[in-house]
Amino acid sequence: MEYTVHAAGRATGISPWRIRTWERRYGVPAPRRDAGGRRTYTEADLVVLRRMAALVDQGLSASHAADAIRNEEDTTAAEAAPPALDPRVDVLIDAAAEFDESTCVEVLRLAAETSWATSLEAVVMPALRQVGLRWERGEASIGVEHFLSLVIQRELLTAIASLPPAEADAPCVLVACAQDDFHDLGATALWLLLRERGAQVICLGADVPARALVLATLAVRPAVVCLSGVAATSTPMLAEAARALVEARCDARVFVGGPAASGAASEGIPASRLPDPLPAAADALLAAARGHGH
Ligand code: B12
Repeated sequence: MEYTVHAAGRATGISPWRIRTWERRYGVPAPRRDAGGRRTYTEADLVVLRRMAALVDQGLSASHAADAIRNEEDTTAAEAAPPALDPRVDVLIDAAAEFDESTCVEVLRLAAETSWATSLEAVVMPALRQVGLRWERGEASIGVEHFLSLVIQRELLTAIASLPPAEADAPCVLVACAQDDFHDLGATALWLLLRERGAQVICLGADVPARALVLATLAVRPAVVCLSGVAATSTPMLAEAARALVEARCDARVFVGGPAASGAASEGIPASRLPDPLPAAADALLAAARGHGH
């Protein structure tokens, strides 16, 4: 639907004179012109006009309101435009859609030749996100997601198994997923990255109840505990696990990471937050483990 300046004025309650002045002085909004040179406003332009009026009502000068709107548009555009996907992501998920195991394995192994750190960030995690999106949209069956998850899990575990054992005095990190959270690929990837960096790792995997976590921590005495939460519903579980470790006076620094460890609901968790990219998280865990007790 398109509007003339008068129709836009009626729809927004802003006088046509004001609408034209905002455009002339600040370029906000910048409507198209029809063949006869008349301004034509879209629904999106009306949203901008209403936002401009609201900011001016709140006491901003029209010039500052226009600046604010341009900044908001830049941020939205940056958020809306996803970073270009590595072409290997499509190859991987197309192969998974056909249950073509050997192509999946080939793509994963070639990508990991550079390093697991770059492969995880550029190929593996984006592919999981894409499969999640396809599944959400009904374009991929849950079988495709299970198949790809398992092929990835197997590659990660194979890579871990092929590493030489850690030195006996290497710092130790205990990794576990929140109770009821079966998304353990991030935790497994961290296990691999930590082992590549020489750490000893005890990984408890998915769905670890707080009590079991405390018992394992008391038995292993790691320098650092890393709790992973992916499902949004895991945030309270992460909090419960971190509190249980504090109450048991475990002598380990506790970190939380993964999507469930960010956002307002996670603020009360008594633990340090890990950065999202897995290689940066592994570096932070190792630095904390090395510093432990010094
Ligand atoms: C594979 C998968 C599964 C597999 C997991 C297999 C496995 N062994 O891990 C299975 C089949 C078990 C599964 C089950 C379910 N899943 Co699922 N799953 C996924 C999928 C496709 C990938 C998960 C994954 O590994 N993500 C890791 C990366 C790819 O995610 P990310 O958010 O970008 O993470 C970044 C960082 O946070 C970091 N990171 C990730 N983990 C960690 C951990 C630490 C410690 C750190 C530091 C960093 C870190 O790495 C990434 C890169 O920076 C996602 C889609 C998605 N977008 O994630 C859905 C998704 C996570 N699942 C979802 C849902 C809803 C479910 C189910 C409830 C479905 C159902 N109805 O049964 C169940 C829940 C089971 C449970 N109780 O846990 C939703 C969660 C929505 C939400 N906000 O909570 C998602 C987002 C799909 C969707 N779009 O709806 N799932």
